[in-house]
Amino acid sequence: MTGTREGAGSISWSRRGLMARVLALTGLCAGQASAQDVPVLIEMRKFAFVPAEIAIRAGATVTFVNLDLVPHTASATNDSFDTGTLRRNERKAVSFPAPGAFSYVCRFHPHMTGVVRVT
Ligand SMILES: [Cu+2]
Repeated sequence: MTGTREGAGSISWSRRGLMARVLALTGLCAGQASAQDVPVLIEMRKFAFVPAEIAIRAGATVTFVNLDLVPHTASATNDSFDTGTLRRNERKAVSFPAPGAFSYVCRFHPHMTGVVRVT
């Protein structure tokens, strides 16, 4: 009988431990979400987007900066965003309020492609 009670007690404690871990994970996720508020940078460099693929949280902002001598754009293939023409050292911030996968290209150099994955 005593052994049964100890067993029940141990299940209860492990459940509490699980809840504590769930709460800790929730807190961790919230911390990551606020870290995403820091603008993410995508460089246009040597006729490529660097990094070409990124994953961010909904509501985060991505800043495109052109480090090449020639103009570039970052233009969504679904027309959801477009930086317009960026000349050397110009930058443009784009916010992504909704989840989805947003593919984009440079209008001047269609081989320049990238994707922003928003969760
Ligand atoms: Cu370009």
